[in-house]
Amino acid sequence: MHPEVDAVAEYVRAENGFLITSHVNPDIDSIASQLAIASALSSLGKESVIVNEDPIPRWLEFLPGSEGLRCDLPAEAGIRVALVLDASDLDRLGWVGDVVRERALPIVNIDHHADNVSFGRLNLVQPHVSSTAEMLVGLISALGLEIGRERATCLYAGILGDTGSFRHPNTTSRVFRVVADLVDEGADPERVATGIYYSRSVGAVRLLGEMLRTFRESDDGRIGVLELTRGSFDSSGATMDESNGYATWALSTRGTEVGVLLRELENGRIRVSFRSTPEVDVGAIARSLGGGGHSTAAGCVLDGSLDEVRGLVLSRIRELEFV
Ligand SMILES: [Mn+2]
Repeated sequence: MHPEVDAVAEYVRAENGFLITSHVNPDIDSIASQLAIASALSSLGKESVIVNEDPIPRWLEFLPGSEGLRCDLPAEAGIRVALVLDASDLDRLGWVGDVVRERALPIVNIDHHADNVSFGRLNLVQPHVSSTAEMLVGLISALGLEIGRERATCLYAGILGDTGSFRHPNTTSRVFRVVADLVDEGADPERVATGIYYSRSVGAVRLLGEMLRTFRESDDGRIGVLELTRGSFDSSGATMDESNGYATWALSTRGTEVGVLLRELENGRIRVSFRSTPEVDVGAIARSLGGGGHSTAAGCVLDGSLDEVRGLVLSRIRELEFV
C-alpha cells in the first residue's frame, strides 16, 4: 500500500543494533515517537538505545518507557543503524548527529517536516501527516505488530502534541480516525491530558503569569509578542523546557495572525518561537533567520538583546508576509 513504509519495515526487520535519536530540545512528538519505535523494536527482539542531546522534559516522564531515554552513548552498545525521527536535518541532532556522521552509520530518516533534506539511506518523509507519531502507526503495523496500550499511549500523545491538541490545521479527519484507533488500542485521553496539561510545577504556572504580563500587540493587531527574561525564569524557578508550548498564548487574541515568544537563554542568545494562522508561513520566516519548523509553528535562535531581536523579527515578518 505504501512502498516507502514497506521498504523501511523490511530494512528494520533485517537489521539490529539501532541508535534511536531525534532533534535537540525534544517535543512531545519526538519523545513519544522514539519511545514507541523502541518498544516496537523490543517486541521484535531487537536491540536499541535512545540517545538525545537533551534530557526528556520532566512533564513527559509519564510516557511509558521514558526511563530508557539517555543523553550519553553507552560504550557497550553495538550500534549498526541510526533511526532518526522527527528531524529535518542531521544538524538538528546536536552531538548525536556528529556520532552518526563519524561512524558513517546508515540512516533511516522518518519525519514529517516539509523542509526535510532527505539525509538518510532510507527516507520516509510525509509532510502531509500531522506528526511522526502518526507516521509510526503505519510503520508499526507494517512491522507486523499490534499497536498495544503502551505504544498507543505514546503515539496518541505525539499526535496530541503536534496538532496542538487538535487545534492546528494539520488536524485532518484522518487524525481523528487514527486517534480513535489508538484509543481502542488502550490510549487513555484523560490520562495523557493529565500528564501533559495538568502536571505542571508551581514555578511553571508563576512563569506563565510573568509571561502574560509582557503581552503586546502590533498597532494593526496582527502580531502578538510575549517575552521571558532570565530574571523571570530565576524568580519563578521554572526551567526553559517548562515554557515550551507557551508561544501559543501570543496567538490567542482575536485577529492575531502571528504569535512570537522571545525567550532569553542561559548563554544570552534569544530563542524565538513562532505560531501562526494558516494564512501566514512562519516556517519561511524562521528559515530566513537560520531556524526551521512547520508553516504554522517554527523557531530560531538569534544573537542580540531582547529589543534588538524583537525589532529584527517584527521587521522580517512584515517583509516576508505582510507586504
Ligand atoms: Mn513532529
